[in-house]
Amino acid sequence: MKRKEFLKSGIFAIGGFYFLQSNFFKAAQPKSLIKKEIEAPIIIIGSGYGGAVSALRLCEAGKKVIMLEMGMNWGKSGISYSNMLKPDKSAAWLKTKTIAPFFNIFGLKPFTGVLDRLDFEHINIWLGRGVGGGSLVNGGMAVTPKQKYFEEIFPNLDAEKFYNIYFPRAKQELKVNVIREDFLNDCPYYKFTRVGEAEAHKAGFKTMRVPNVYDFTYMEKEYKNEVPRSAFKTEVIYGNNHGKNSLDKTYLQKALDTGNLEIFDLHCVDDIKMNNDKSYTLNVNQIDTSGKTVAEKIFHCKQLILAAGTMGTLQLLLKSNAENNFPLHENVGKNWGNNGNFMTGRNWVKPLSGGTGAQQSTIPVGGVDNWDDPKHPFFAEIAPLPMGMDVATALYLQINKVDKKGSVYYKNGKLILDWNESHTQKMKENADYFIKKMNKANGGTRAHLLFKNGFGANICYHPLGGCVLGEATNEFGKLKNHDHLFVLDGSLIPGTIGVNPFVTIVALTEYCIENLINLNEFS
Ligand code: FAE
Repeated sequence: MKRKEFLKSGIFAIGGFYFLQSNFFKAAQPKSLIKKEIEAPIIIIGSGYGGAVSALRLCEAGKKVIMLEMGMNWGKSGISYSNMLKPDKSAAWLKTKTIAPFFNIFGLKPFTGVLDRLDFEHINIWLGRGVGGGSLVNGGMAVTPKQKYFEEIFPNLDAEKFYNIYFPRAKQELKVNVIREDFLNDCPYYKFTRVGEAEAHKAGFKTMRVPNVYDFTYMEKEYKNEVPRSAFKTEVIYGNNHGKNSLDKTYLQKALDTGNLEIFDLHCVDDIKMNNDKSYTLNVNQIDTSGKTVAEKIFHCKQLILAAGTMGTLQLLLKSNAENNFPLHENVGKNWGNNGNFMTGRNWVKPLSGGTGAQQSTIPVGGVDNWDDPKHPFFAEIAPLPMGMDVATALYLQINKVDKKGSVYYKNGKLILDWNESHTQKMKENADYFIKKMNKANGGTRAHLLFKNGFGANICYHPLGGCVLGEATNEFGKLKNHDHLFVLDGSLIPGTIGVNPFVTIVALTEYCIENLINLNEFS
């Protein structure tokens, strides 16, 4: 290209990607307002499950992809994750205090940590921030939903195909594995699981072994002190330094290995505009680790994938609609749910025989399966409470059906959730039934030391819905009223899936992106 042509179009290539630098605009602006303009064919917002799967499959198909992630690239940064007993830089997203579900007694210097919490009137929602999204902070529980429930939630999908192709593909790529029973039975760090299961059986409940993406071969080595400890060193919600196969080690690494993916970390998308030619313009703030904006950038793309997680995707769509007249279908924001998340627990659990264990693995491997009970259907994760001492307390994250869905909208510059105690009433009845039955059979009290009234109705790890597949989008995730915008993340699931959701998010994205590529949507 001749220099004259170059200046006219402002386009030049770096590392195979096309960037558009608006030099004329730059010359006319004072320095503080200079905005760098960047052109990319395909942009993915968010590097969690939906974003990582989309990136891999597009890159394998030979497409160049730019991924924008507001959190840090921890692998590249060289900074270690902190553990639950010694929270440090990774513990919270720009907060002055820790934001764990309990015992927030630690002060912090604001830093772009991996765990964030969004506080609404009746519900607090925890999220992962960083290259890898929720996979960096979650407990790694990799559960395939019951086929019958999947068919009920997604009546228009071919369930046979999902259970024969997309779920197995998801589990293989995520490196899902199961703990060895002998190890579980001998390991002191799993006393909380053994006690939890024995008590559940005594109370007449069924239990199930829960698969995980934490590498159990690594865990057995860490138990023998052959490798650095992570699950046995209270690492999980502030990140795992070892052992866990988070997305940066699986899907994202494979996508980067193709040479077709470029990830911009610490790049927060503020809003989106649709141009006359139906392409998109994104206003993006590049921030430093204190959260300060260090550069304002404008990205242009023909095709856009929104994978910012349920709350991030809804924030971007609804804000852009309110502020930029961004076209939205009426179903955006509808059919939202907390996946029936209801935290509860019991105090005075076996206080005379060592309780639930002074030292606990952070990786859950057991659950109570009461799903087939028509009156009180629920699944309850037997959750660890790794406090470094025995607190004789059992913690459970119940997953219930969501019989009353909520909705999300944008008003006065912020996201509002139509969600209150009426939405969790049935979940509370299930929790009450479960705890009473457990205490009657085993002793113990409702966990007043952890929650007001013993119930954590406001704790949500699994926000789902708002851009439901086939309602706000077409059958493969293309947003209605748009030609080149695709939503591929937890917001596709209508508020409930009956188990921990990331295996389903991965399977759904595998299905959607395969079909979108076959339909030449990214040509
Ligand atoms: P997600 O993984 O949240 O990724 C979205 C990404 O987009 C994040 O990295 C954001 O930082 C980024 N982003 C958002 N807004 C912007 C923006 N404006 N600009 C740039 N980037 C942006 O989305 N699920 C399980 O199945 N098993 C578990 O054991 C489990 N445990 C959990 C424990 C905790 C503490 C938490 C918080 C969640 C847990 N989950 C678990 C839920 C699971 O992590 C979650 O459903 C998925 O991560 C959601 O995947 P998405 O792709 O929707």
